Amino acid sequence: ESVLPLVINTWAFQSATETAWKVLEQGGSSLDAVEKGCAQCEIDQCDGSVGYGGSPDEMGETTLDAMIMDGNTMNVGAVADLRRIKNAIGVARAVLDYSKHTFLVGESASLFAESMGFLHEDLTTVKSRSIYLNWLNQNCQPNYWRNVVPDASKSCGPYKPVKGFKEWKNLHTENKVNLHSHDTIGMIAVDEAGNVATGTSTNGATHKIPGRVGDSPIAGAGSYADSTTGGAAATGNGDLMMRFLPSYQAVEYMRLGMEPSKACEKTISRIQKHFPAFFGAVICANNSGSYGMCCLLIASYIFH
Ligand code: SD4
Repeated sequence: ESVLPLVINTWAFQSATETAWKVLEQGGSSLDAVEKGCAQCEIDQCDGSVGYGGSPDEMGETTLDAMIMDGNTMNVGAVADLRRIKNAIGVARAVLDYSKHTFLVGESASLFAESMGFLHEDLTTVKSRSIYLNWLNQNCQPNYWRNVVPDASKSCGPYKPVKGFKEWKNLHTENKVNLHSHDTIGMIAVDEAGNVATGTSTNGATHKIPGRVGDSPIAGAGSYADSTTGGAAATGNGDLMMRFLPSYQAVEYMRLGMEPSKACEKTISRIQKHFPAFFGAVICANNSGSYGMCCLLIASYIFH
């Protein structure tokens, strides 16, 4: 008996899974299921880590990364550092459907979105403002600057965002990030005929340096789909994970005949070899509906 169709996503974002499932139940495509499912998380602001009003950057702004991939045509639409538009995966889908490009970024991506009829809205909320202000007031540690050493004599806060190399050189803090500075929806949908689609949507890493793009919108990193094999999606420390193209890697392991769980484990362990303390997860499913995952979570880690 066929175990298809199938929807699987990262984290316990059940409303997203249900929305995607409904699309498949009504005979919709796996691509539509992924788009609608991830869009549900953008509306729900899943965990504060997807959609508007979460993960303010060092200047307090929320920016969004998303991608969607069609495993039949190998078409991809992606946006990163998207500003003032809530429906990031919708814009990614518009890039896929209406342009010959794969990836649009920053202000220009927002202009593209507006030209496609997406609403221009402020992504800042009372909550994201207060996350930002609390961080400024209580934190003496920038989250994402490399090679800065702790200075025990320095008391915490208020933190001033780093403006340039001179300031960076003067920093005396430790780069610590905790688990809750990351989260993302990554979704795989396989319809009854075995058509695979994948997608992601995230507001990235909290207090990131403006302009930072994570793994999520990058094909092969955040997710990857190939209907001849299956699909995969990743979540976790995108700055590290994107160096290993984990979603591509997991699909390629499955292509070689590996069981989905084994494919995910092997993918994670390759990253772990270089970064023993990284946290992240990979989920994958093959085109006949077997699925697996591997997750490595550590409460807090030193940023590499
Ligand atoms: C990022 N990978 O922007 C995303 C965040 C994430 O679970 O997935 N967190 O780095």
